[in-house]
Parts: sequence; structure tokens; C-alpha cells
Amino acid sequence: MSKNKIYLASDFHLGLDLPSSSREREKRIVAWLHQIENDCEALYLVGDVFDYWFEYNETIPKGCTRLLGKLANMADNGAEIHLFTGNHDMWMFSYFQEEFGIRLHKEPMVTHFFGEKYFIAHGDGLGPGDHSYKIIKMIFSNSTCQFLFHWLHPNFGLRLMKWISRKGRLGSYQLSAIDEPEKEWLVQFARSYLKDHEDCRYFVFGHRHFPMVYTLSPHLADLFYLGDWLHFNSYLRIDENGPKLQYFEDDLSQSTGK
Ligand SMILES: [Mn+2]
Repeated sequence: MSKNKIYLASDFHLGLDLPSSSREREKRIVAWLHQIENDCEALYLVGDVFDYWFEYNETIPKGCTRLLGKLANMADNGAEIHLFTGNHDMWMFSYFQEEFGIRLHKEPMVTHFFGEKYFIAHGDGLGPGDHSYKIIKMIFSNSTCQFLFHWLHPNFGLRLMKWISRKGRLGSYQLSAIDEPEKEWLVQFARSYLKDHEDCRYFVFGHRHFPMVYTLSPHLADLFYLGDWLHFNSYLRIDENGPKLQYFEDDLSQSTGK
């Protein structure tokens, strides 16, 4: 089978034992990767893969071993892997690049797949509004804060990070269908971006947790929300026919009644 498909997913929130255990979710994600790896040319993990993350110079948080092993295996077999930081895991530095050859993105990315232009971002802090989050992001992305934090003992630092992550949970979740997409900040962001970049065909965002396909302009521009793996197991698959939102189903999720 030729490897010519592009896959995008986001918001695994590994480390968070809600609504089911993180370990169960991790196994489901690895089963999905196992299913797609034969035709996966490139994998984009579009933010909030981890519910909290901080890498120190000499250590990383415990856990996620199965996922990291699977990603290492896929990368070693030639898959191109991209990882975006999200609002929950922005403190990533050189570990993923050095250990896996994964390309780390801290900013939105504009790229072409099958001749079409895509704008890809986790989506936090884009568009109007989201003010309190923008302030938190400013603090978290501040290099002095990162320097000070990295001198905390990991047992304390990671517990603090877990706590901050729980605190920041409220607000950006959307767990029912979006009734008025035009009120979405990310839809407004995409509309204003299109004014200066008419050739952008697709927008892909994580962050909102509810999967959505929305037509910004018929046959000219579409927007996708990737959904999440807490509730939907959703992902975007791109081939020569364009992008399609899909849902992973496996025996593991059936056996847990999902
Ligand atoms: Mn998220």
C-alpha cells in the first residue's frame, strides 16, 4: 500500500482520567495509529496531545509510553510527524525533535496538500475574544517564567502544572453541536484571514473539542474542527479527493460501551 494519506487529530489530553482513563484512551489512539500507519505519509497532532507537559533538560513527565513508542516506530519507518503545542502543553522544547525527529509547531502552519492550501492551528487565542486565555498564554510562553519553572523539582513542578491544567479546563469545551458557527471566534478568524489570503482552501483547528465541518464559502473555503478523543475519536483524513472527517471505531471502545 502506498503511503500517500495525510492524517490530522488533536486533543487527546493524555494524563487526564476523564471521562475514561487516560490509559484506555492512549491504547485506543495507538490502535488507530496502527490502523493508519500503512498508508500514512504524514501525521499532524494538532495540540493538547498531553493534558499537561513540561520537559526539563534531563527528564520528561511519566506516562504516555505506548503513544511515544508508537510515534517513534512510525517516525523510524519514514512517517513525517508534526506536533503542535496546544494551550495545555505549550511547554515543549527540543525533546520531540531530538528523540523522534518530530517537527514541533508553536505557531499556526500554512501548507499545501494535493495542491490545496491549508491553514492548520490548534486554535487557542486566535480571533477576537479569549482575553483571559491570551494573558495566560503570554505568561506561559515567557522565557523568564519557563526558566524559573524549570528550576522547580519535577515532583512539584508537574503537580503544579496538573493543577493549572485542571483550572484552565472550563471555557473552551464545546460538547454539543455548534448552533451558530458564525459566532465562533475561529470562524471569524478564518473569515478575516481569507480577506488577505483568498487562495486558502481549508482551515483545520483543534481546541474546540466538537467535530465540525463548516462551509465558509461554497466550493472555495471550508473549516474543520478536529473534535477530540475524550468523546469522539475523530480525525481528518486527506487524500487526492480532499479532506474528510472520520471517526475511529475499534473493539476496545466497543468493549467499554462507547
Ligand atoms: Mn483541548
